[in-house]
Amino acid sequence: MSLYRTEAKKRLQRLETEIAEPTQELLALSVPPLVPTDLSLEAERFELSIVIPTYKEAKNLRALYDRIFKTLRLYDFEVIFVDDNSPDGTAELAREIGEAYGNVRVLKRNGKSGLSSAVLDGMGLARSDLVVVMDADLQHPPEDLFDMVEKALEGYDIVVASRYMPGGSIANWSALRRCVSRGGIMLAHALLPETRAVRDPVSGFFLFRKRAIDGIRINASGFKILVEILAKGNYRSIAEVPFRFRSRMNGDSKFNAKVIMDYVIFIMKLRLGLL
Ligand SMILES: Nc1nc2c(ncn2[C@@H]2O[C@H](COP(=O)(O)OP(=O)(O)O)[C@@H](O)[C@H]2O)c(=O)[nH]1
Ligand SMILES: [Mg+2]
Repeated sequence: MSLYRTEAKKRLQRLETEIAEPTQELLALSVPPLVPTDLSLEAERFELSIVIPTYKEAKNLRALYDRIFKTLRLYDFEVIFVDDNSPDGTAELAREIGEAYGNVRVLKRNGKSGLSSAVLDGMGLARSDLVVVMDADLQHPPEDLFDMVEKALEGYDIVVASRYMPGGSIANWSALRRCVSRGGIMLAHALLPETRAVRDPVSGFFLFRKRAIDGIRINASGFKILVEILAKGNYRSIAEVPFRFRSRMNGDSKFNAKVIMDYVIFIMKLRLGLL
């Protein structure tokens, strides 16, 4: 790992120098060097698999992939979109992006079967030992993936992007929504001691090593996959990195009163060992 990191850093430095002082050869290139030409669809393994559930995210998808690609251009990564037959053509657009880049797979499910089961299906397809889960709506800034991957390469089993630590924040949430979020975390901390290791156990933006979930059953009808991994997983170390939760630019959020009730029931069931 450390050898790989040293090599990756060297590559980054080289790339930055080349961008800062373009050589004649680089200037003569007609194709921008950021488009990968050697990504093999047949590759058996990637260094990182990014699982992204989508429902009606067509307006966000191109910017999302571009920003992920720019951030992780030094890594061999794959993106797995799990779409629930969005009426706005999200899955079709994801396939188009896949054809252009070669490291994207799309699982299109028949109906809207829910966020957790979408994430679980995506995790099942992941070909890397390191798996990231993130949203498609750009509320999880793709640029933060760099720090998360760096932490994982230091050896952490789970890396949580946290809104509730110095450097983290939430844009444009009402006081009520903030209270609900804080209350949800307090409930998890109170009833599930394993979640106390992180300040934001309900974050939807996290990375884990597959071995952390070996032998545990994550519920497809569950609510917050990270909470379940923290409560039941086999991990040795956790890191948190700060992130600034952005406001949604396009599309709708799934947040409503039922979501709050479902969350409370979920935490209770986990506590009682019913999940
Ligand atoms: N496949 C799938 N994705 C979903 C579903 N509901 C939400 N998503 C996606 O899950 C992510 C988070 O959803 P969002 O509504 O933004 O949640 P919020 O940020 O907590 O309000 C986004 O990428 C959505 O497109 C669903 O039923 N199925
Ligand atoms: Mg969102």
